[in-house]
Amino acid sequence: MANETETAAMHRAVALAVSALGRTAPNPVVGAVILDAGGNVAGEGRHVFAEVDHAETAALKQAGERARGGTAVVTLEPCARHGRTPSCALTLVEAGVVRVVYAVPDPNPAQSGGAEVLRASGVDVEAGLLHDEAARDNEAWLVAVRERRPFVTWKYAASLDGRTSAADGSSKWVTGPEARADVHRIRNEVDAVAVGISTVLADDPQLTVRFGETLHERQPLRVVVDSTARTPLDARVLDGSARTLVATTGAAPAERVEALRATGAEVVVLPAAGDGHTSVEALLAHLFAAGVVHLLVEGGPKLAGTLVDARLVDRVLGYVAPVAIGSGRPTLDNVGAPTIDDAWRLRLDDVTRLGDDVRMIWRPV
Ligand code: AOF
Ligand code: ZN
Repeated sequence: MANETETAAMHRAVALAVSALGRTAPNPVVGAVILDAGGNVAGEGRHVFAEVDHAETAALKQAGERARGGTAVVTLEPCARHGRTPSCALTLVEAGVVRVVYAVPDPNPAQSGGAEVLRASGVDVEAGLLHDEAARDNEAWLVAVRERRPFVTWKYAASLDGRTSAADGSSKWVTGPEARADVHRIRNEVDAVAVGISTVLADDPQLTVRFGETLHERQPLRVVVDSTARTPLDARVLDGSARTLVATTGAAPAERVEALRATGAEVVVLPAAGDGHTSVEALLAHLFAAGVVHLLVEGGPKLAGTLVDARLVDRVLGYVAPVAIGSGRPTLDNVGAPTIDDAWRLRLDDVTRLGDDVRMIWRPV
């Protein structure tokens, strides 16, 4: 059984993992703490994709000789085989670690089995400490590896009557500054942010991570789902402040595709669904292959509705403002639930007050 020192170390490892959200794709978030033989913290590490080292290796580098006879506390089962980096299981053995405590088993077929490698070398291994916390923070990667598509969060900001704009299309400042800042914090934790072409035409969003006016140094990939390549060349989503992918179909005129490419955007031609729109299944497959683990869908109602209809939404973030509009764009459209028994049921996971607005988090049951 894990002792108090190991439990405290796992809390720290989970915090280290969380601090790297948005910077590990296509890899998981992982945190590690090395305790020396006396139970003192000898090293800490986390994984950031650009820095290559896995969390265990980063922590071992800090610990040096103090790892000998010590314990490694890791949020994910150490990897079994040499991939982009050497096997962490073997690196831990070589460093003289005698005990490994990890939270979540590694479901990645290429890397699972690290616990067996450790045990075969005589290391004492314990699994499951703070499993639920660690799994929740790595939720996007765990779902992406299992489903072989990005984890999808659908976010909307609406009036209390579920409208995202008024009848004339005006939509500025439905929610307040706290809710808007929260959206930027969440964009910072995802790998890509998607909208449909109607949203680009109606709202001209920039889809970047900004703190106040300042553009954050890391930006998620911007994705416009635009089956016929109608994105205006002066749209803010093409402003060059972050990478942009336009997902079209064979129905997009070649000269429009060329014009979009000339702005620096990447344009992909994907299969169309029955209604002529870009297939969301093909879109998710393309993004997964491109290394996107967590996709944030910010509307509009058709794109979100298509994903909901296909049951491809893993989490819903709803920001609701104390304003009643009464007409205008709904949060969802295109969803085929003619009768209440067919409606998509979710469970409420969290309610947070943000200024005068409320943020709710739902997950499918
Ligand atoms: C990470 N960081 O801290 C741990 C990982 O391609 P590679 O060699 O970087 O291996 C990636 C896999 O290694 C990853 O999918 C997961 O299964 C395992 N563990 N990966 O990126 C880490 N511990
Ligand atoms: Zn590893």
